[in-house]
Amino acid sequence: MEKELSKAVLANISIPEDTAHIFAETAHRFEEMMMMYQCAIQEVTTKLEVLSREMSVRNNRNPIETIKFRIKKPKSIAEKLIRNGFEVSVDSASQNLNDVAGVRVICSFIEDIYTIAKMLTSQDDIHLVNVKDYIKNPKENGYRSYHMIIEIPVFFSDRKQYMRVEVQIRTMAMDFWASLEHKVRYKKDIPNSEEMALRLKKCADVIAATDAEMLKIAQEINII
Ligand code: 0O2
Repeated sequence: MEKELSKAVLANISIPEDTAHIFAETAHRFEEMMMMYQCAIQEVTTKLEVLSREMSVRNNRNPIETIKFRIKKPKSIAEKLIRNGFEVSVDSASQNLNDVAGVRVICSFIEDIYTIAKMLTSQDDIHLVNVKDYIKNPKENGYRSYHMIIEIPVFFSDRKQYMRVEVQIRTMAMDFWASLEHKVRYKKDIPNSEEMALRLKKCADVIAATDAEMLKIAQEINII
C-alpha cells in the first residue's frame, strides 16, 4: 500500500526541466562519494584480512575473530550533519564526518585489541587521525570499545585519495553488549528506560570483569 502511494506521489512530482540537472548531479556525486568510501573499506578490510591470514599461519592463535563493515545510511549521514550543525551536502559529509565508512574488528581478548590497532597503524601508508579509547575510559552508560579514525590511500584511475575510515575494535563480549544497547537506544516508548539503562550498565561492568579475568586465564596458560 505504502509502495503504491509513493509511486503515485512520485509520478505527480514534476521537476522543472531547468533544475533537473541539479538533482541528477547531486545524486551522481553522492553515488561517487559512497563508491569511494566503499573502496576505502575494501582497502582496510584487505589489510586486516592479510594480518589475520598471516597470524593464523605464524602464530598458534589468530586474535581477529570477525571483521564487519558498513557504510552509513544517507538518512544517518543527514541526521548527524544536522545534529552537529553542518550543512547537509555531499561536500559537507566528506569534510565533516569521520565515520561514513566504518570497519569493526571483533577479538577474543582485550590485549588483542591493542595488538591489532598497533599492527594496523604502524603500516606506513596509514595516517592515524585520532583515537578514542573507550576501554580505558568507558562511557557513562558502560560502552567499551577502541575507536580509531584512520586515513587510507585509495588509488583511483586519476588520483590517489586519502579516505577516512572509522575502525572500531572490541571484544566479542563488548560487541554483544553494544549491539543490545544500540537496539535499546533506538527503540521508542520503553516505559522503564532508566531502569533498563541501569541494568545495561550492570551488564557492562560484569562483561568488563569477565573480559579481564578471561585475559588473565589466557595469559596464565600461555596462549596469549
Ligand atoms: P552508527 O549507527 O553506529 O553509525 P565523531 O564521529 O568522532 O565526531 P561520535 O560519532 O560521537 O563523534 O564518535 P564516537 O564516540 O567514536 O562514536 C562513534 C560510533 O561508536 C557510533 O556511531 C556507534 O557506532 C558507536 N558508539 C559510540 N557510543 C556508543 C554507545 O554508547 N553505545 C553503542 N551501542 N554504540 C556506541 P553512531 O554514528 O552513533 O551510530
